Amino acid sequence: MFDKVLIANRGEIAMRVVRACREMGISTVAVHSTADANAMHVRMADESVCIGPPAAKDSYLNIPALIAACEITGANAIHPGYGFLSENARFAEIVTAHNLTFIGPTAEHIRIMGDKVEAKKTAKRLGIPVVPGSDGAVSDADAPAIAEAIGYPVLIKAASGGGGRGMKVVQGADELMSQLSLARNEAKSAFGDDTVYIEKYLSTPRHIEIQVLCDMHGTALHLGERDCSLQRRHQKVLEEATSPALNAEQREKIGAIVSDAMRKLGYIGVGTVEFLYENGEFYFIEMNTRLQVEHPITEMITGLDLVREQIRVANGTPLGLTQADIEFRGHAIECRVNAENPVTFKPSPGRITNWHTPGGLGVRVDSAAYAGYAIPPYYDSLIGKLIVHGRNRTEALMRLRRSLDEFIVDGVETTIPLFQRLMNEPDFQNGDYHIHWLEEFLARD
Ligand code: MV4
Repeated sequence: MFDKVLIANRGEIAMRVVRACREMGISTVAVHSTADANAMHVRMADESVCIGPPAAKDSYLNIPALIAACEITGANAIHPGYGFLSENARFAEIVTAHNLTFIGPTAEHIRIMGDKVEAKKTAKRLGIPVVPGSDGAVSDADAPAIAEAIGYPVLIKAASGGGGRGMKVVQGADELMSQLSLARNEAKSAFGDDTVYIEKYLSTPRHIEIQVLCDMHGTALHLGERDCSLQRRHQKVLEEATSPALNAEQREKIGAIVSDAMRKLGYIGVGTVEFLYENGEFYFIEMNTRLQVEHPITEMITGLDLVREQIRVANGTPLGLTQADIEFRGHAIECRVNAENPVTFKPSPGRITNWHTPGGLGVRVDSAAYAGYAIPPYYDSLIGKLIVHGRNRTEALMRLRRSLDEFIVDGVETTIPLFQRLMNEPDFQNGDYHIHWLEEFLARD
C-alpha cells in the first residue's frame, strides 16, 4: 500500500481524501496556493507544500510544482480529486512517467472519454444505448441528410466540449448550416478543435448517471444511479440516489449494461456513465473518468467509501466484492451549499463569521469551511455539501428540511434559502422534474 498520498486539490474534496487516507493509515501531503495557506485541508494533512500563487493555472494546475512536491515529500501516489487535473490525460502520463501512481483510470481511457465523439463511438461499440445521431464527426456536406434522418429538433455538439459547452439546438433545416458554422467557430476558439457531431435533441429528459467501480482483476461493478436533473446553467444544484424515476428492475438492467461495458473496456477505478432518460429510455451522453462531487449520496445508500476503494484499486488490491454484495438501502439527497446569493447566484466571497452544521442520524456535511474562514474569490463557490439519508425518500426529505433549518452560516450569503424554497415545491416533493425544471422554477418568481 502507498506510504504517502499527495492530494492535488483543495477544499472539501481534499478534506474527503485526507479522511480516507487517515483511516487507512496512509500519510497525506496537502498542496495549496498562497491564498489557501489557512485552508482546513492544509491543517488536516500530515504535511503541506505551497505550490504557487492564487491563480489555479499557477498552482493547482501547475504540473511541475505538483511533481516536485511529491519528490520533496516522498509521496508515491497522487489523488487528483475532481476538476483541476483530474481528467487531464497528459497529467496522468507525467505522473506515471515519474514512477508515481495516479489514483484514477489509465491515461488512455481518460483521453478516449474526454473526446465526446470517441466516447460515444466507444459506448456504442460496448453495447451502451446512445442518442440517435451522426455516427461520429459530421461534415457540412452530410449534415442536412443526417439531420433529416434524425428528425428536428437536433443538437449540434462540440467533440471537445462537454458539460454543456459548445451546444446548439437547431429547430429546422433552414438554420442548420448557419448554426453548424457558428458551432464550429465557437468550438475552434473555445477548445482549439472545430469537430462537431449531431444528435436528436431530447426536450425534457432527466439526467441520470451510473456509478461504476472496477479493479485491476476484471471485477466491474455498478453502484446504482444518481439523478442530477436539478441543475442551473449546467451547474448541478441538488442530486439524489436513487432516482425517483427508476424502479429496481430498470436499475439492474441499465446497471448490468454499464458494468458489462466497463468490464469489456478494461476500465480501472471509479467512473460515471452519464445518460439522458426520457420516456423510459436511456441515452448515453458522456462518461466522467473522475470521482464526482456528488459521490457521497452513492456512499450513503451502498455503505461503500469510494475514495478508499479508489486507493485500494490503484494499489492493485482486488475489490473483494461481487455485484451481489452491492445493496441500495434507503434514499440520499445532496444539496450543494455555495457562497452565492440564493436568487441571483452572484458569488458572495468573504469571511464566515458563524458556521454551525446540522447533525444527527443520517446527516453528513462534507466541507472545509469553519468560523473565521475567509472564502477566497479565486476558486469555485462550493463551501459545503449537505447530504442526508433516510430509509425512503419521504424520510430523507423530512430530514433535509430539518437540516437546512439547522444550518447556520453568517458573514456570506449562501444558497441554503433556495433549498428551503424547493422543499415546499410539489413537483420537487413528488420527484417530478427534468433538466430544465429548476431554471423554469427560478424564472417563475
Ligand atoms: C443533450 C440534451 C438534449 N438532447 N443531448 C448538457 C451537457 C452535456 N452533459 C450534454 N447536455 C445535454 N445534452 C441531447 N441529444 C440536453 C443536455 C442538457 C443537459 C444534460 C444534462 C444535465 C443538464 C442539462 C442542461 C441542459 C442541456
